[in-house]
Amino acid sequence: MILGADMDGIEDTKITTAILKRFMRDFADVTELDVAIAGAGASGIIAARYLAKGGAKVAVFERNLHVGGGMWGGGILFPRVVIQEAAKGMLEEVGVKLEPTEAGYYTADSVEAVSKCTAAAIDAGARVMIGLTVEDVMIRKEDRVSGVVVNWKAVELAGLHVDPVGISAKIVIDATGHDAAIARVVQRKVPNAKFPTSTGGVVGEKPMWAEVGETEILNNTREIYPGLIVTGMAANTVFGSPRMGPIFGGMLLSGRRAAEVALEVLKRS
Ligand code: 48F
Repeated sequence: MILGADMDGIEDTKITTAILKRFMRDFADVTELDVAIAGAGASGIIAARYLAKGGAKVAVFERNLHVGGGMWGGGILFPRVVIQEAAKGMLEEVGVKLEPTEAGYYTADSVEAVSKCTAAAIDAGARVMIGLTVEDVMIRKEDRVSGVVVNWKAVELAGLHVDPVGISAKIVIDATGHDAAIARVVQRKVPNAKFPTSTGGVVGEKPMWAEVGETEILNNTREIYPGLIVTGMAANTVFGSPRMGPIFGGMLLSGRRAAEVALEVLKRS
């Protein structure tokens, strides 16, 4: 037997066609969604999983080529994260191995946690689109966020003048982390938009204080403008709560809460 004989018939152009056909079909399939999530960090990925499990058509748009946001790198590039008892079950459910600490927390390998949470979200039916930045939202006459506007991150990096495209969604979740990029777009472009915060706008995150940040994040995970829900660190930035560093229980719980809030809104609409 000649080594490599089973590789006969492989043609470069057929590989090209296969990629083009498959990706164009998959991209076309996410142009009309129940929920569009901006950002595939811990909170966005968890929200996607619970939304898909709840029967929603959901896609996550992540500007990087990798998912995981700040969870991927753990604390100061030591790829291990800490989670507390309340969120333990959410990682165990997807097969992440946890180690208890003397202080009563648990540690997880961040690469394992991100990979398994992402795989579970995809298995539940969520679509994860990478390399796409959410740069704008769509707002229609009823003063409601009704979709996202996306462009390739590569276009942004190259500084090219290329117009983005629109994706319709009944609900948009801002899971962009510290920037709260989507809430800020709404604040900038809709002068009369009033968020349920102390200032009526994005308050801005406070210095690191894990205990308070982790406590306040669930209450901050809300619909702040019709059709726009904030989760994860974006929720704390919007409401002016502290950041919390490499403890991730709050992010996971916030992602699940965002999915619950979104499913409630979908049920009412
Ligand atoms: O930053 P990130 O991990 O947000 P998170 O889910 O978790 C916060 C923690 O990482 C950490 C912490 C833990 O206590 O405080 O900071 O709230 O993930 C946000 C993701 O959104 C992407 C970004 O690349 C990252 O993967 N992202 C940000 N802006 C955009 C975006 C955008 N405009 N469009 C698409 N993706």
